Amino acid sequence: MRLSELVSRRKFLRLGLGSAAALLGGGVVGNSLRAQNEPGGQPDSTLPQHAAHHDVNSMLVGQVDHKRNLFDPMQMLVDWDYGKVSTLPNGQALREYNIFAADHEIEIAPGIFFPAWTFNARVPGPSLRCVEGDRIRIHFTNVGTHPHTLHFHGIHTAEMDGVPGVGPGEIGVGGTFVYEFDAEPFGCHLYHCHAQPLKRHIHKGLYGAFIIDPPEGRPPAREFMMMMNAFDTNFDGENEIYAVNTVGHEYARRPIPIKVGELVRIYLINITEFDPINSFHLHAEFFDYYDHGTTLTPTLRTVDTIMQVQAQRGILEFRYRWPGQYMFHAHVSEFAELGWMGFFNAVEPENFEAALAEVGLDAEWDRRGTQGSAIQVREGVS
Ligand SMILES: [Cu+2]
Repeated sequence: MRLSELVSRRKFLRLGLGSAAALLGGGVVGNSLRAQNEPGGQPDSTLPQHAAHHDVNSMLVGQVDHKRNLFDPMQMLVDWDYGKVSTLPNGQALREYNIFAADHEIEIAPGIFFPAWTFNARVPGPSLRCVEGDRIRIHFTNVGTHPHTLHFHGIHTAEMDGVPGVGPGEIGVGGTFVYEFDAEPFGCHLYHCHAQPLKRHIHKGLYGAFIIDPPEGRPPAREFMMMMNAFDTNFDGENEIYAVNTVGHEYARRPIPIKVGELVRIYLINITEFDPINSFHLHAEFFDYYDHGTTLTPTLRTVDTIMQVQAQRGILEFRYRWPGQYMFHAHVSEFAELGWMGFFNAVEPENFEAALAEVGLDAEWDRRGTQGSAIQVREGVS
């Protein structure tokens, strides 16, 4: 059993909690991880060698092996996890998710590797998405090498808060727990491990997006999840690589396709450890901002830069007027140079298919980006 197989949600469902623990006990997961980490993995040759003209600095040379990583930041923008949806006797929608914690080495810039702790073998973990008022049930299994928890930013009982010493507290190696609560309030939220020492468990990669749609939905838009994160590769308490969705400068190597004139909505979350403030600056346009995403009208209008402390988040909305390549980045120059910089590639609709192909994307990526609302996802569809 390789970790890549464990990652498959269906496979994980079949495994069940007990056998996942058995895998751990037998050392199978550890062995498969070592196999994954052996040299010789080839870069994904299906991805075009794009955007070499954005020769901003040396980190743009080469590319990351996304297959070996078991995730692709370009897909992470749009791969919402709606859970397994069913209906409770009281008529409430129930969404069940499976999350496991596992150690997994990841490539965070071409040739730079980081011994991450992950949820579902990816950093960030799955982007959980639901509708306000849904019942959320998360089957959590720890197949890692340290105790972990799931702490959600939301409204729930103390027992479900995922902090040490309260309720189940830290979930030990091989342990399981079911977190369950109602999804509220609607907004752009997150979850992360809250085991101690907290800054270690966060900077190792144990976090993910938690998006709750308002019951009435939001206007149609192209939606992206962006989590600002960073990595301390030499464990000196400072970050060496900064990014959105983990891989430094990935969106500079592969500019994100959007259409001229369409509404773009970004669920932006800052989880960066060690640095007190991160920021997002958009070039050549201005955006409206919804702090925490908990309102349907903007809390800030017509700005081009927003700053967030750790765990702060919000929703950005904007449209580009003209075709072209538009930069976005942290307006902390050091962060931008160390990986936190990308481009949108705004094109006329007739050129969109070509823009997708240029960075290895397809119509399915387009569909997931424009029809992401959890309201649309019904039982059997997810
Ligand atoms: Cu942890």
